[in-house]
Amino acid sequence: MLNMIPAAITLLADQTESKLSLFPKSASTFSSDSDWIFHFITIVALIFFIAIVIALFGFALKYKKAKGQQAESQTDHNTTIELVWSIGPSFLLIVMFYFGAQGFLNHRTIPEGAYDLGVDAYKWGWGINYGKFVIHPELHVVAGEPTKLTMTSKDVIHSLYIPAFRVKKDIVPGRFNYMWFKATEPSEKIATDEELEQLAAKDAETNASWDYDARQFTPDGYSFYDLYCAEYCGTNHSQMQTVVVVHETREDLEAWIKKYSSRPSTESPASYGEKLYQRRGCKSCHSIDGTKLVGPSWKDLAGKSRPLASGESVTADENYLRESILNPKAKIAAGFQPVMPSYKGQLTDDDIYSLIEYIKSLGEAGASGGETTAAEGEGQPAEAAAE
Ligand code: HEC
Ligand SMILES: [Cu+2]
Repeated sequence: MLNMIPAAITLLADQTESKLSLFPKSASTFSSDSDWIFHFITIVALIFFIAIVIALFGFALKYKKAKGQQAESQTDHNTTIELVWSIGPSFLLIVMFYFGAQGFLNHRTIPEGAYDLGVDAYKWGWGINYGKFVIHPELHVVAGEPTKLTMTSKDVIHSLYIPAFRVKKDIVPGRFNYMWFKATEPSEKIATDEELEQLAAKDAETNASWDYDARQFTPDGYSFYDLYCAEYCGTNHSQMQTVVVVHETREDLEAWIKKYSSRPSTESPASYGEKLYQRRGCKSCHSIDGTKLVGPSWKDLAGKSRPLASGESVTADENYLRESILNPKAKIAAGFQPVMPSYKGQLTDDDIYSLIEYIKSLGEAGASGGETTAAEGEGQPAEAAAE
C-alpha cells in the first residue's frame, strides 16, 4: 500500500526532465528514491500552509469585534477535532519518515563488489585515486555498476556533492568516509580527437588551463556532470569543483585510466611534469611565478642555494628536490611550515623525474651555471634532457 505513494507522486510531480524543474538532470538510481519524496513533502507543506493561512484570516474576520468592545472568553473543547488534527497529520509524518529512513539506509548500505575509488579532498581540489599511480582530478565511473568512494581530507572538512546523482557526504580529516551510487546515464563523446588537439594546442599557446564551463566537455571530449565541494572550506572554496564522467563500459574506463598511467613516449618530461603539477595538486601550494603560497614558489628554485629552517643551506639539486617530494619533512625550507604531504608510493620514478625536469625548466634558462646537472640522477633516462 505504502509503495503506491511514490508512484502517485512521481506522476504528479515528474518534472525532473522538464524545463520548469528546479532539479538537475537525474543520472543515478538515487534520483527516483529521493525526488518524489522531496516533492511529496513540498506539496504536503503547501497544502497545510494554504489551509492554515485561510483558516487564520477567516477566523480573525469572523470573530472580529468592533473597537472598544470588551473581549470575551470563548474557550471550548472539541475532542473530535483535536483527535483528527493530531492523528491525521501524524500519518503523513510516518509516511515521510518511512521513506526518508529507507532512502537514508539505502545510501548507507554499500553493495558488495562495488567499484572502489579513493578520493582525496584538499584545499582546494580533488584527487581521485584509480590505483596504479593514476590520480586525477576528474571522477570517472562506469554506468550501471555501483561505485564506492573511500574519501579522506588532507586538511579541513570538505563535502563531496554530485547534484545529478543526488549524493552528498562530508569528508572529515583523520577518518575515512564512504559513499556509493550507481550512475545510469553515460556521458557522450562530444568533441572529436582533432578538435581536442586543436583546443589543447591553443591552451598551450596562451598558457590557459582547460575551461570546462565554457566548453562543456572534458579534455578527452566527454560530456560531464558537476561535482562540488559543499562545505565552506576557505578562500577558494567556490573553485573546489570538478567533473564526473560516466563511461558506458568498464573497458572504456580502463582505457581512460591507462591513458593517464604514464608519460606518453612522445611527450617531454618537463611538459609532462607541468601536467602532473596541475593534476596532482602541487599547484595549490606551489606557484611558478614567484608568488609565495603555502609552499615556496618553484620559480628559480632548481640549482640555487636553499636556506633551511635548521639554519643550514643546501643546493636545490635533483637529490634535494627528489627528497623534498618523497620525504618533505627531512629538510624544511626556511620560512615555511612542514605541511607538505609525502608523495611516496603515489608517484612513479618517471613522474618524479618529470616533475624535477619541470621545476628545472622554471629556472631562468641557462642563466645559472648550477643547472647543468641534467640526467645525472639515479636510473633516469639520459636522452630526456629538458628542452
Ligand atoms: C599542502 C601544500 C603542498 C602541496 C600540495 C605540495 N607541497 Fe611541496 N611544499 C610545501 C611546503 C609548505 C614546502 C616547504 C616546507 C618543506 O620543505 O617541507 C614544500 C616544499 C617542496 C619542495 C622543496 C622546495 C624548496 O623551495 O625547497 C619541493 C621540490 C616540493 N615541495 C615539491 C612538491 C611537489 C612535486 C608537489 C606535488 C606532487 C608538492 N610539492 C605538493 C607544500 C606543499
Ligand atoms: Cu572544500
